Amino acid sequence: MTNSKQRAEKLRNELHEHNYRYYVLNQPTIPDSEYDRMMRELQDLEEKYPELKTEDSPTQRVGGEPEKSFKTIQHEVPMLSLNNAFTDDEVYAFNKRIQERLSTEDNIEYVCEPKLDGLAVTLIYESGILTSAATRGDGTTGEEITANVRTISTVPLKLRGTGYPKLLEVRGEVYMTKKGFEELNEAARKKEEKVFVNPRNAAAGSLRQLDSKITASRPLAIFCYGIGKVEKGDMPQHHFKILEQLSKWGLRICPEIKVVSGIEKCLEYYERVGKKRANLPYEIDGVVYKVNSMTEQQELGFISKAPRWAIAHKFPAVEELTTLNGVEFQVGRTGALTPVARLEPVFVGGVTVSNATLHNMDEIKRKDIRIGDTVIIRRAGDVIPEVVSVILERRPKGSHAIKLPSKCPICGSEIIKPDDEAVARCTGGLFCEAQVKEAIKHFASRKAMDIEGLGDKIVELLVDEKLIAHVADLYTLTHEQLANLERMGDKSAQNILDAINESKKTTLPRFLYALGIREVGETTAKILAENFKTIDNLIAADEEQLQQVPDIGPIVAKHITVFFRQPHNREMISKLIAHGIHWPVIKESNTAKPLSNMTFVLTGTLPSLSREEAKEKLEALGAKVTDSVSKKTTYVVAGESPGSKLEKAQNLGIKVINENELHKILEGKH
Ligand code: JCF
Repeated sequence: MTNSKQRAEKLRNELHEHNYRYYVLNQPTIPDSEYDRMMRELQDLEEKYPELKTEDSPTQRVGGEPEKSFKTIQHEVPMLSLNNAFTDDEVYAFNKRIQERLSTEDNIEYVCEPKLDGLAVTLIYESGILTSAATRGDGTTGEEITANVRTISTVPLKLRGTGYPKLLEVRGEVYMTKKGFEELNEAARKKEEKVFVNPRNAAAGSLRQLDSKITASRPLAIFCYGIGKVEKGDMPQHHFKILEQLSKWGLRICPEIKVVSGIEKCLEYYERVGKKRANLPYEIDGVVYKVNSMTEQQELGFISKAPRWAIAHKFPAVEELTTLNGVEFQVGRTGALTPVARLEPVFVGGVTVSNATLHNMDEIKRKDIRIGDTVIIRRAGDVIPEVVSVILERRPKGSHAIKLPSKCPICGSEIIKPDDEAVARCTGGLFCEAQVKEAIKHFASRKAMDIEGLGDKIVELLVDEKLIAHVADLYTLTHEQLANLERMGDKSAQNILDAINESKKTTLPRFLYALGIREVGETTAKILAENFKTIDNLIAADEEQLQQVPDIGPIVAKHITVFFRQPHNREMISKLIAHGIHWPVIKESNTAKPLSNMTFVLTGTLPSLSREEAKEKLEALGAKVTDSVSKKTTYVVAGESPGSKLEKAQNLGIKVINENELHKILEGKH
């Protein structure tokens, strides 16, 4: 028994340590299997000797017996809310009030942080052990949700290190990552259960479960942003220092938090974080500015429930309600029909939106959307606005169903939709003007032939004016034809001609990618070029030979052979080459290049290299660079704001390196 007691304690300590390394530092040192083994051993011990169970045992994370109802808890130090600012002027006014109250004209030092869209909670640590957790409630009375909070992996059940006060109350925001939310909803959808509207509701719903086993199954996380009651112990006198101290004790702090001097720098932070927003792995609805000095905070105090020393600078709403006036179908490069919603114009995410994608017919059916409906429009970051859902209660009497047309709206060809695919397609191929336009736009795009200045609008004009009918016609365009286009000057016409000429000098991977063969993206094009060396070899390859190439599966092989079997495609390739398109001969690689067996995934912003540069350097040494992390990935190179790929790498136990380590590998020192 004493042995078991010691063993249980050792397991608890090690599990706390690995939990911290995995969830808080993102740097696991043991494989998941080892962690699971230790956890099972501890569970077995505790089951055998229930007296060994402690409040802070990592086994408590899996959830316990359901509760009948939530108890209420009084917050001794009230949990404040934040006043909002929606404009720069409101932010300046906030700063001015502070300067006046503090009788200073000097720059105020602020701590800037993202404002998470989750649920505020408070955690009580007594002698370093998590003993209680509660929701904010109305700020003075909240609900006790200790069992649920214990299931959140990023909440330490026990503080690390030393020097913490005897009683420490920590405040933070519990949230669900975007990816966790998507996965949760996907699973619910499969089981035909109710889905959550957004990560915030999903987080709230998960925390307010009487059965903590349900909470344990939900992908929740926490960022801590402050403290409440403190007894018998000292905390630093600056907000940022407090956060750093909390971090040392193992509490998770958002890595985006920065100290700045002066309100202008706060506004710059707002811009910067706003640009990053779509790439952050969690939802935020603004940023928070807080006066850094605790003495100044005390001097400033509160008005009703909000502090004078902090403000939430909100981003424009990304979701709004409007009416669906109609639906049109757009035809893409591969003939795919995308239903596009024509909306009553609405201001969302900082711009007026009158069109939004409905994705495909299956989505329309799943969301039960009808013309005339009131719909929720979402525009996050730079992504295309989408119709999220309908407000069924507001469905008008005259609403009508959205029908897939039987003929292509552009060329009149037949539309087919295989039952097992979500996408409907126009069968017109290059007879369809829409497909022609998209094919030419793709051909000219940056990663393909890179014809600078030949933008979408000009391609459309050229096709509409019947000056070009397929990509090869680009190379017979004259200065006069271009200069006569609407709003085109002599100079721009010449620039485009030069760029077209310039594009003749290319590479085989770019050329293959430019052809727009279905399922042949940039990476596949590179692999094909590397393996077949010449376009003639590739044209001659049958499905079987193609499938011999690593990463080429039956579907891609089929698309490639079907493409090259079409006489008009082979003719077009001949024409292009006759117009002077050429590329360097790909030599037999003199045995393996140094990194030829390695696959890299790049994520986040690297300190000095751009992603393109890193990719080029790696590929030059024979490495493969892909977009998604899988078991085949050798290294994930992570920079700032790495996103979900990092998480995936950690889950799969893939090695994560930084730019310095990447340089070493590039220099052959690994
Ligand atoms: O991320 C948040 N939602 C958040 C909420 C961040 C903060 O620093 C907060 C907060 C609510 C109140 N600070 C206070 C004082």
